[in-house]
Amino acid sequence: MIPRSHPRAASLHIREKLVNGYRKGLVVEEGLLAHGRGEMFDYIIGEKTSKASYDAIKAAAHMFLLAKHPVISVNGNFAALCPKEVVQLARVTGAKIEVNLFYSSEKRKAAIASTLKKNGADQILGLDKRFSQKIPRLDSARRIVDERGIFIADVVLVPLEDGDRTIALKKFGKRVITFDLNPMSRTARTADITIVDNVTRGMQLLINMCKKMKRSRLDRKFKFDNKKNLNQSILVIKNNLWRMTHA
Ligand code: PTJ
Repeated sequence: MIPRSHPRAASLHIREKLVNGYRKGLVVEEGLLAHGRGEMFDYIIGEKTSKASYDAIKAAAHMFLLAKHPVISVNGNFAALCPKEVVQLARVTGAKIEVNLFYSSEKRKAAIASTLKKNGADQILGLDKRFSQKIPRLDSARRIVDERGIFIADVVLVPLEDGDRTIALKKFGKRVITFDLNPMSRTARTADITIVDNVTRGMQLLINMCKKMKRSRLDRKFKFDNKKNLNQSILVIKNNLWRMTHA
């Protein structure tokens, strides 16, 4: 057990969740490496949600609540880190939950679905081959999507992703929201809205924002400049690096 008073308690708890997810068969080895990259970026963004990320969360809540067929795409890392939050976000926004994996196997899909169900999910898409469809221009297993979910979605949340999938989804006409701690990644730069924050912090903030905005009138003309927002995150990193090296 990591004591709460430990200076790095939060990041060590996140690491523990991911390792548990790996032991339960949700996360692949490559997912542990992807997490390491995320940790590094989290460290230099100061392990907190920036003003730029709050703005992106607000924009994401807008897009979610105005969507006709929103879908939350779940991979191994996301399922290990935020199972409860995935279910809560789906409830608040009416989004569907779909399991979609890079390193796909029936066993992993079942382990992820079981974790989501334990956390209250009713319907989980991406498991039944009778509903499989293919996204064009994508090589990996992630091209297989559910015809009731990502295939017909207008808005898709795809956290912790690689660039190819985001590009393919965009070419397929989807609007993409992502969480990515690296504001320079291809996913971050291709998505319509990139929340540069750890999913473990940002998901709860997104749920709260959706709850709050559901009670008010949504602005259909709401505009968001993702490139400008990403540049603000890059500035946060630059300033933190300067502070760290000049302290
Ligand atoms: O479960 P699977 O089979 O679908 O595989 C999933 C992985 C994560 C292996 C796959 O999507 C992958 O290889 O991802 P990448 O290309 O390494 O991209 C992951 C991105 O997410 C990187 O830019 C990381 O900085 C970022 N990231 C890592 N952890 C977090 C994160 N962003 C937000 N929150 C995190 N906790």
